[in-house]
Amino acid sequence: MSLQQVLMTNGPEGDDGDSGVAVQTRTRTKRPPLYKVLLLNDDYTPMEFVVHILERFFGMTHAEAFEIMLTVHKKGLAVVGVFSHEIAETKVTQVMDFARRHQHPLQCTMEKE
Ligand code: TYC
Repeated sequence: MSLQQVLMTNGPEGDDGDSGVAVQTRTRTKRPPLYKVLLLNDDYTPMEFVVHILERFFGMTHAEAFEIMLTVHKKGLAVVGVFSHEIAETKVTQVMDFARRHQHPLQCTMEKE
């Protein structure tokens, strides 16, 4: 069969259906889930210790830390930050370890936003 005959029977792409043109398919990218880090109130942890934790591990100023500490004290809990799963887990561990080392019952948890 001549080239002319192939083009006439199968079209210019030949018989394999491949036009040679790359086709872009849309890839759905999902943003990773975020996690709230919560500080819980208790009757024993000193206020200044909580303020120190918020400054040390959450980068708050003294005034910000004092305000959030008071919110926890009055309302029972507050969100102290929102992070990726890994960072939230690290913050919770840092707070829990620091509180335990100082023998305070302070509780810190995380939950999916
Ligand atoms: N309620 C504590 C007190 O009166 C203070 C406190 C605030 C404790 C925030 C925990 O997450 C907390 N000493």
